[in-house]
Amino acid sequence: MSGEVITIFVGQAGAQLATFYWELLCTEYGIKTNGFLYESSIVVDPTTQAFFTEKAISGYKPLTLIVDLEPTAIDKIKIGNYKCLFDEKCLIHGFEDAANNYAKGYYTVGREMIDLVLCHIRRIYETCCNLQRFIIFRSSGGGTGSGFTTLLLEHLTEIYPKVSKMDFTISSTPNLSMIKVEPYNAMLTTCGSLAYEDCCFILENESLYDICKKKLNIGLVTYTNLNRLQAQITGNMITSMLSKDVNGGPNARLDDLRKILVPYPRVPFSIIAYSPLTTPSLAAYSDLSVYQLMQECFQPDNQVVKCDCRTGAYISGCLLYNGDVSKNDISKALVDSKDRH
Ligand SMILES: Nc1nc2c(ncn2[C@@H]2O[C@H](COP(=O)(O)OP(=O)(O)OP(=O)(O)O)[C@@H](O)[C@H]2O)c(=O)[nH]1
Ligand SMILES: [Mg+2]
Repeated sequence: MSGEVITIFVGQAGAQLATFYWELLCTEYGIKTNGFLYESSIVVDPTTQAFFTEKAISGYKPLTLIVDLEPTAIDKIKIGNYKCLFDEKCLIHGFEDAANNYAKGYYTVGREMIDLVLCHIRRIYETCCNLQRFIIFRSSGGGTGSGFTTLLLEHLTEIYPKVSKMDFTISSTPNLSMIKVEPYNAMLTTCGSLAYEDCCFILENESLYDICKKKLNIGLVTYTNLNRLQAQITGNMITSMLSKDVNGGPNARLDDLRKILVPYPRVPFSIIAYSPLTTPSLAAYSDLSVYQLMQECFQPDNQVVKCDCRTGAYISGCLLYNGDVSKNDISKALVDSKDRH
């Protein structure tokens, strides 16, 4: 077994994403909203153990912690479709948020919550045989997402020095956000990312928004659309790394992703691109070749960060394929792409 992954969702952006992320993973592994397997899922995928712990009475429980300094987002999970999936103890909230202030999340309000959160992480850690990694989802613009996450990373590094930390951050977008201090929070939390994380993926709401509008033809885009898209992209990345290859061996370890993408520890930031992005009505007719899929991944429209990489140079890259793709097609597509510079 490749080892467990503890997923931590922090702040409003993290907590609101959590349900969609676990919805996707439950669908992938054939688990119902109450934690039990669908009758049709007779063969249990061994990689399920990386994300879930199995309990006789309550079925599969996600190895996760959802934490916010105020209750709104977590209360929604408690009355949502997946309320029975999560252990009560995994949902932690305080009563006062950090008011978009890094300092409140790091020094004051957040500090009052940290012991409780660490205690629950310890409890989850004790159910694991071989913890591979912490994966964190949050926004860098909010006070909780920035300040509290930095505080948490600091403690996790001290208590679990050998467990690596991967982060998926919603970065602040000046064109969409009304809150002027978000870039300051983002800048302050970057120091924490550099010091304590070994791999950090950046996503921007503006890019997710544009994908929803232009590629998925969604009229009125809401956080639900953004979160579903984010869950799809990140969930696919994480599960495809742990899934079995055609020979039954593990595809790769999540650690390999870090080794490939982070050539120097001081450059842990990577961007993600995803393909195919099609509307449900067109999905049945779109049949992209491996080469086309790969080309799309190098287009700015398919990236979840607004920057044109074609004007710069790539230091490193990693292509993750999911589904019915042959290694020969991939090698051929790579050779063709290199020929075209
Ligand atoms: N994609 C996405 N972004 C969100 C969501 N909720 C908030 N954001 C973005 O996150 C940033 C604000 O951070 P929040 O997560 O709301 O703040 P927080 O971490 O709860 O921190 P405080 O509320 O200040 O304690 C803004 O840029 C929002 O656009 C969400 O559900 N999905
Ligand atoms: Mg909040």
